[in-house]
Amino acid sequence: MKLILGLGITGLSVARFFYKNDISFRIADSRQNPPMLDIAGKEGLLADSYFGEWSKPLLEGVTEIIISPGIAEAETIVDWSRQQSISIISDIELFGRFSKAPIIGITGSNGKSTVTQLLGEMALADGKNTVICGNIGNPVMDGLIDHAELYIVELSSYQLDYTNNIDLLAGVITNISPDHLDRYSSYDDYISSKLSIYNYCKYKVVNLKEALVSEVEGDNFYSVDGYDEICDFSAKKIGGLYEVFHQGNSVIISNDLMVIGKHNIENLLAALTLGYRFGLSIKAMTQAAIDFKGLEHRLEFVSTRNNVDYYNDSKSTNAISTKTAINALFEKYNNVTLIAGGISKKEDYSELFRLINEKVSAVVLIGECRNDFSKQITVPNVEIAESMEKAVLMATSIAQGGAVLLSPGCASFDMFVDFNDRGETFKRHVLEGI
Ligand code: UMA
Ligand code: ADP
Repeated sequence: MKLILGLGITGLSVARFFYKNDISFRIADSRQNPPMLDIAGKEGLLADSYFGEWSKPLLEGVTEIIISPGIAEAETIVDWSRQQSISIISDIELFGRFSKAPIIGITGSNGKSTVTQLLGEMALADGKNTVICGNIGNPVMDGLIDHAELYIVELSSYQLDYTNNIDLLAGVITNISPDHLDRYSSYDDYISSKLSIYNYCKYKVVNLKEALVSEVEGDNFYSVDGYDEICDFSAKKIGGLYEVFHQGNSVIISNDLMVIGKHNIENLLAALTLGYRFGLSIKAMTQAAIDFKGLEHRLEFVSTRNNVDYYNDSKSTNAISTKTAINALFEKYNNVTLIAGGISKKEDYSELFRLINEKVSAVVLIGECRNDFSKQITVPNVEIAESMEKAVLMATSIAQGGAVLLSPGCASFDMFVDFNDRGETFKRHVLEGI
């Protein structure tokens, strides 16, 4: 008997797979009303199910547990299962057992979804029957299809933690910076979790500019500004633009792209290197890169209003991604008004504050951390807003040309359902004001 722990989208996808394949299973969730309860009920998946506080009898007759990534190792059910030597796996490991096509894995602290989507679009442009899945929001077990030629899977550290085995054709760590430190006992543990992806890769793709992976014996390399000789793909800043090279030959220039910022060049190099390793054509990949609009809520251009450009970077939930957004916009504008704040993460924001104090013209703070952040930001114009609507109004009245950037650097749950809701709310207020 398999036990599915967690009835979110992961648990639902695993239950559907077991049901379809006549594998007996039980579902349990520590909430009385988990998010997918109604759908699972309608699909007849709840014959053996339990909702509410974990209890030991749940483990009776269980030979293997498929755990949702949001359930932490510290949960009692995990501890009881370990004591009884019941194997615990992720949906990712289960997926690996049944996949018949090569799998490319993408992890990292920032840029995972962007690289996953971009590489997916490259593979589709090259005519490959491609499935884009994983942490990006499409559970892998729902992604399993006949005739797939390539799976491109975004992997979170939570998913990697419960993965003991999977064969990846190639994998990459886009970068590593502190994140999710409420779940790990130390930053080193988080780093180890990310590094574990390479245990499963036939070809390890390495970003040579990420110091934390420099010890890894990689197979294929990329970097922005440096190490060109050993890189399959590299980029150089020439006269304000980035030029991308494949083994010395120029393949694309940044002003051909719709996405902006050095980080997006790094994301492009990651996607090109992975795609090349799989055998995608450079022509198809570069065309897909030119056509790539970027993902919603990631430094997404919203609109221009009274000579001010508005950007939605709601997906920025940590300090480094807000730093990245500010730096990217300063490649294009002299004047940036920032809207930031929310639930701050257990990380050091001092470098972000230093960058804000040095470069940003004005800041509007929202959310739980607003007063705390305001004590550390010394730009002349710091405002506090109680809602997104007020934040947009204030930013609009302050901004004189340049850009208004929503890049919170924080989690959203104090004011919004999630980062999508936060970004949609921002865009609605920007567009309503036009
Ligand atoms: N649950 C318990 N007890 C707990 C914790 C959770 O029973 O102690 C239950 C919840 O009640 C809920 C279920 O587990 O019913 C939810 O499981 P989940 O939180 O793992 O969420 P899923 O809906 O299965 O979504 C997960 C990922 N969520 C997390 O990692 C928190 C989704 O990533 C992912 O898209 C999806 O699987 C498909 O692979 C989200 C995410 O925020 C977007 N990821 C983090 C990130 O990107 O930073 C890692
Ligand atoms: P992830 O899936 O790892 O969270 P996303 O592609 O969704 O990554 O982007 C999340 C945030 O990080 C956004 O604010 C985005 O602008 C920023 N970002 C994207 N790529 C990078 C990168 N390579 N380095 C730093 N920040 C990045």
